[in-house]
Amino acid sequence: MTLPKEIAILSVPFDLGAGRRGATEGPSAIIQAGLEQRLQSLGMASEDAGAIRYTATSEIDQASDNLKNLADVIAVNEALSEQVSRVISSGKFPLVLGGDHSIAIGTIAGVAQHYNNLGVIWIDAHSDLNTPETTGSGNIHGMSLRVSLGEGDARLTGIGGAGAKIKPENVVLIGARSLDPGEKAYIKAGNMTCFTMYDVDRKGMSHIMEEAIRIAGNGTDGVHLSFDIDSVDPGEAPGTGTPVQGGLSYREAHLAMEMLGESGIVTSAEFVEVSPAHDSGNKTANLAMELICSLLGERIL
Ligand code: 6HN
Ligand code: MN
Ligand code: MN
Ligand code: MN
Repeated sequence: MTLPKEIAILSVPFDLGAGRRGATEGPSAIIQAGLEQRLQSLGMASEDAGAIRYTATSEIDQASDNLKNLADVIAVNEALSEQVSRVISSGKFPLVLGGDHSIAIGTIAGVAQHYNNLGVIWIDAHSDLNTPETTGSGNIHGMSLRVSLGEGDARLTGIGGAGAKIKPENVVLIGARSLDPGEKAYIKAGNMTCFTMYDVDRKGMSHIMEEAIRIAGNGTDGVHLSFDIDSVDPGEAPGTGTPVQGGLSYREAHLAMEMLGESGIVTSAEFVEVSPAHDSGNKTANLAMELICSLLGERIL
């Protein structure tokens, strides 16, 4: 297995893709939890590449009901996609800190420029597979995976270049327990693998991760991890905008990261939806920091 040695941390203090504000403070809370020191003690060099800069629109646009804050979501993701691509060109491992999950659009668009067939492991209470037609909220963080698959509003699917960035057969969802009707229909009809919380309970996280690594790694030339902190049970991760009961335990989340780290298949990662305003102390930001370290090689013994 190979672990990256040089990490570039990209902060995306952005929350206009979500209905509840607060994820803008996620990146700084994760960094302040001691991320860089801990990566250093793992023998890794990390570079804080700073916050993504983009030109915000002057108005918060909650009025266009099925694509809220579209202009800002486009602007931040165009900028992010360029930065992610630049980091990969420089030979470093991109570690993106959100921000709400709409930023996966830009991360994946940037990563996909460097791979012909990108695998994606998407760990989330939700599936983020809505379209403007199926969304109940209009919040774009509920659409980002579907956009990366090339479906939805053309102004979103066109970020970082037109068309699909990933294929459904290379995507594995883990931890799902809150799916909208349109999302269920898409998963049931298609060839995407979805390990719900039922599957995690029934088969155990160890088995699920073996399968996920096999499927996402099968015939792909890179694997992106998109980790939504709301995948973890709200008891362990209260600091997030859309908490859902019945999530991953502390150890299940760590085991997933440890096994992914051991597999050596992950070529980029993002951790999203940490919202310090909803946190109890810094519990959730601290958990995100620890999970990143488990992914990047920290072991109990
Ligand atoms: N996330 N399915 C809901 C929606 O509004 O479309 C929730 C989405 C949550 C998105 O947590 O990244
Ligand atoms: Mn900084
Ligand atoms: Mn999500
Ligand atoms: Mn979620």
